[in-house]
Amino acid sequence: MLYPKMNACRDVYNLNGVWQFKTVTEEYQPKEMALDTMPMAVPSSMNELVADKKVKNHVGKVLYECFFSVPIRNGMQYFLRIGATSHKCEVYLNGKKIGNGFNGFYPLDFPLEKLEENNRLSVVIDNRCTFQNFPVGQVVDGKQIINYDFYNFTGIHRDVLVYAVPEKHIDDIVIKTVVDGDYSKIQAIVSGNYETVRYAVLDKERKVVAESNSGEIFIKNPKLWSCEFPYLYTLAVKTESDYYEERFGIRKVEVKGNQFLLNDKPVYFKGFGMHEDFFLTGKGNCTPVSIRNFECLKWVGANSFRTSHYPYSEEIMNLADEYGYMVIDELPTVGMNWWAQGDFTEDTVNDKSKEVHKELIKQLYARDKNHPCVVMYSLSNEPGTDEENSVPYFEDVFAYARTIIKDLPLTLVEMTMFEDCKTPPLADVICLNRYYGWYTDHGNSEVIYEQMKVELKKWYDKYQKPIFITEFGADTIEGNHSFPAEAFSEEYQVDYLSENCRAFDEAEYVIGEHVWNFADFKTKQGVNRVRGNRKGVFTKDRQPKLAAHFLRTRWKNK
Ligand code: BDP
Repeated sequence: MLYPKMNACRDVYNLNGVWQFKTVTEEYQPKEMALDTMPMAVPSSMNELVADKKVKNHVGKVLYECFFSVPIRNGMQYFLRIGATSHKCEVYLNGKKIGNGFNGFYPLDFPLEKLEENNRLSVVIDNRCTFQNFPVGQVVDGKQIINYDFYNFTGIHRDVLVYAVPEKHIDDIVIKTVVDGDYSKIQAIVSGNYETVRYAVLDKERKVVAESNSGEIFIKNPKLWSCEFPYLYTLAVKTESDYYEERFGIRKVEVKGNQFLLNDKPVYFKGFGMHEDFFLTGKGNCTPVSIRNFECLKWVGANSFRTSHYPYSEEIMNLADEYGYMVIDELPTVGMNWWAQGDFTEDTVNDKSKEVHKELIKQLYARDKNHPCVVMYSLSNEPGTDEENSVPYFEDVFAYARTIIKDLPLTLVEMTMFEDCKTPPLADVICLNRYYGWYTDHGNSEVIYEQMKVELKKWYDKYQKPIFITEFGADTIEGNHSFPAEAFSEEYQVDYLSENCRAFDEAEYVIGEHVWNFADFKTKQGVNRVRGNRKGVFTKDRQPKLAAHFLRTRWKNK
């Protein structure tokens, strides 16, 4: 799947902007233009914008509609690209259904076979979560129960584009790179409809450094992609009728013994679990916010992040390539407990969920395969891996993933305690989310170091695999101070983090620390949530709390 790009052979038209919006009934079909609508921003989440509480909390279907016309050129095929809607959707062109989207964090591509001069595009979104899709939730008595800790935003969350490609066009480009001595071999696999194809590799200054008529291209003395030097090349592919440029980086990723190697050197991951979340825009893709996020990451000394708990936008992944952040690319498979005990029941994670899980792996890799920033895939966050039935489920999911993702390590982010956890043999790296001194021994930072140290040793002694702490964090209200430190104060967040880090520093097999979370974010309301999850090291408006200064000092020397 290629991202729509404009060039001499291809057109792209952007449909972002003001659409019409309303909540609709179960049976709604957009046969005619919708009336009684309100204006709505695309991309964005409707929940942060509407004034009516009933609309904000609507559980079920909503309609987004817009009119568009584009110049129609002979010999071109037209497609619609919707970056993501949350969650499922049905898409109609001039009242006729053209396709479905089944998950909230994936791009959708539909051929537009019957474009008129003026077109009505209707997107009916269903925001309900179930056990047969991800993230997991359940509707009980008309109320949405969500099995995860972030707000269930509703909307068209990523860009909407109409694009045109020549009838005989390039469908996809897969780029594999191997470093061998002074050379790098670039292997390009191009699918599509063409008779002749020519390849050129451009360097950062857009100078041609290698050319070829075959899918094998060699570059002498390649510049490797790394966090310190995120060098990007461009592969230009030209057929008799089409042209496409795909960026890529040359880098080698390997898990060896208790280390994670990037270009044969051990790396230590410093960074955060994050969320796509901001004031007013909700989960809507917003480039200024992404740039600010990445500037904060740079300032604090981070070299990586996890796309907790769903794939982030393609625009964010492009920026991560450019800034040089290593990314743990996570599926939206979060909230997985209650495994089916044989028969199908809707309130369990079952075989149907597993088929969706596998499809999501396939589609994520199809989207992200050429991003040098992606160094590992996370197949789930905190599934109930203490339950017996999680084992055959994940054995199957991992086996499938390894047939698709052959070039990168795979992991599963675990919350389950050491004694109960049944799945560590499956993962290449053991990823742990731990909250000593917060959800246990709340407010007592003195116990953290010892508890963490003892636990880390147990995991390593048994599994002999690198360990990555993918979450540890404490809610902190900015401006709230206490001395000696008490929970929720800026001082406690510093004590909490530094006690954890003391334990990590003594375990040479710990390959990384991702603080939970990069910034405060919106979630469902709850007695332990003060207008959201406040474990951010940055506030929601991306200003540093005291802990950010602590991490900045620590990570500079780490
Ligand atoms: C972890 C979850 C994360 C939550 C966090 C918390 O992975 O999504 O936001 O707990 O409670 O267990 O802050």
